[in-house]
Amino acid sequence: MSGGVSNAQPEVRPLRMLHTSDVHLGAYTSQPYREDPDGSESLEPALNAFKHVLELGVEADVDVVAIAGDFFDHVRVKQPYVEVTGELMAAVGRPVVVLPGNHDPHMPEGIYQKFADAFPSNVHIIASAEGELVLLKEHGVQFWGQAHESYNDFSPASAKPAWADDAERYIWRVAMAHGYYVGTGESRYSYQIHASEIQSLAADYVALGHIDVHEGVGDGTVPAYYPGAPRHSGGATIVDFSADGVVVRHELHDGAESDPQTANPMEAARLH
Ligand SMILES: [Mn+2]
Repeated sequence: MSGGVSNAQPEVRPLRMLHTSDVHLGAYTSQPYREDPDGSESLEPALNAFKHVLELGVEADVDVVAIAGDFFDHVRVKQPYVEVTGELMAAVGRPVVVLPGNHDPHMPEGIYQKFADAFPSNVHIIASAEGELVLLKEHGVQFWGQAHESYNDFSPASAKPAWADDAERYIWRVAMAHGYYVGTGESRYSYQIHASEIQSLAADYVALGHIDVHEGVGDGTVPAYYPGAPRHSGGATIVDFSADGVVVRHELHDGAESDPQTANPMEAARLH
């Protein structure tokens, strides 16, 4: 029917996302490169683990990358290190959404403001503790998250997301939150995320960060996952959104170096 107006329902456009967190760049050294025994230089381990994660995403041909907090380990990471990080992010060639966590809060003395120029234009950094929306029209997805803005305790999934109410343009809703999932119980830990909050986010997927192991949480009605720290889990989480639902898998990189201290992740779940 050339020239006619189609009455067909708009196709539900699938989306593939790479989800990582707790990369803790700068945890071991502030030098982006290390000298190898043969005298050549290579990326230091945390940056190398991050590069491997991005390679997983490129191999899987993801549409977007989500980094759910503690991307950097501390605010003393130096400019050359952040610049190399930015170059890796630019090379991935896809939008990257970053939610600042408790190790890398969005604040004047923090990495994201001090070295704002090091981050390429495909990087979107959520900057408000009240919550902020990132709209990626070209991929039909919207992201929501509350950024850590200080080292103080706060409730990272307590705000009601201001989702764009345009289901044709922004089909998929991804909520991001960096904190500790406590379910319906009580806990002594900071940055608590409650089961009821996961539901209230009204998202298709909740991209969590804060613990080092890959783990799904909640009752399964809303897919909510910790991807696991690259240096500990050796991989990242790939999420497929389609008309059939949301499918989550953990992928390992061939060259993954796992931390021997956490070879058994379930025995070594550590909070950050
Ligand atoms: Mn953390």
